[in-house]
Amino acid sequence: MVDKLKKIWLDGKLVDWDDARVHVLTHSLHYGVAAFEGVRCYLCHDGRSAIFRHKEHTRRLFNSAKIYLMDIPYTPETIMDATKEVIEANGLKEAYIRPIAFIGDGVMGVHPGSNAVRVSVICWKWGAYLGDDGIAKGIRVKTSSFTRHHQNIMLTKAKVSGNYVNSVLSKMEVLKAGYDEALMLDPQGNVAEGSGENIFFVRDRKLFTPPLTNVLPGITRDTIITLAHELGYEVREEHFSRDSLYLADEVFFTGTAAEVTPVREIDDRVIGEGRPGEVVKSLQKAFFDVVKGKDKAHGEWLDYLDQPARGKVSGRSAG
Ligand code: PPE
Repeated sequence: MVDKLKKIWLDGKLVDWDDARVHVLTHSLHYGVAAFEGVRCYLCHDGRSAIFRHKEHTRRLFNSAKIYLMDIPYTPETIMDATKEVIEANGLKEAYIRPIAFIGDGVMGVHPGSNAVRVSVICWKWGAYLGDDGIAKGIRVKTSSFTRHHQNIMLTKAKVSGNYVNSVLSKMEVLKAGYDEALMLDPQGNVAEGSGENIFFVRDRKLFTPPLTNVLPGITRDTIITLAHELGYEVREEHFSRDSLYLADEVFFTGTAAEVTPVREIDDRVIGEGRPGEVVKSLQKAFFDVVKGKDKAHGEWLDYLDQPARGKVSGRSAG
């Protein structure tokens, strides 16, 4: 259950938590076109709070909207200010933030007509997505029987609600079977991603992750690739099949919610030693040091709550 807080930003202003309601004819509720983000704000070592890669998340929100021909009636800077406002209005030092742009009510039918594009920015307290134990000891994963998106069926560079019905199917399937998370294969049978995470494996200290053909261009994925290079690991973006994972030394998921979660078992095969390995542990440390401002090397990724939104969100074309 999400703990009820005080305020939500809706259509340009803060409203009381219970007043953030929409009509049941909201177009996005029926047809699934709502561009959204998941962003985290961390309490840093110096007692300040910082939103991690705020500009990149905001750029992806606008990219998702562009792909679906949705014209967000606010500037990226306004949405970034709204995010800070809503965290502060709820008195949070750490938060998960969910900006969402959706098509309001008006006409019905598949074509959204000229229904208004509405925006909300919501935040709540969200601990480890796959459990504290998952982060510390690794999780058990099962390959879902549901295939992940083909790039001409769902446009995977957009983070839109409709893409997630496939995630929901796979997550429900594997949780019912007693596992923690679903692994999804693409229509060619290659490994794609988790129901809400990108995936990496390690073999002989080299990292492998699927290219961005038909998976979400994860901001945590990009962060981990950068940090891995800095730690001296080679990273290859290439397609691979599920048995490469069975034979890997280490496997882990990345995502804003999941952060860096080791995988200790896939389809009942123990991965490596069956516990987080040396490479994932070094990446977890590097990741948490950066997001919590302990490592100053990536100050450009931290947008502190107590400083005005930084500069323009440049370019809307990158993933
Ligand atoms: N793939 C998918 C399908 C996905 O949903 C996410 C994020 C990622 C990869 C990683 O992207 P990034 O967060 O930019 O590193 N999933 C979000 C939603 C999870 C949810 O259950 O809701 C998230 O992690 O916020």
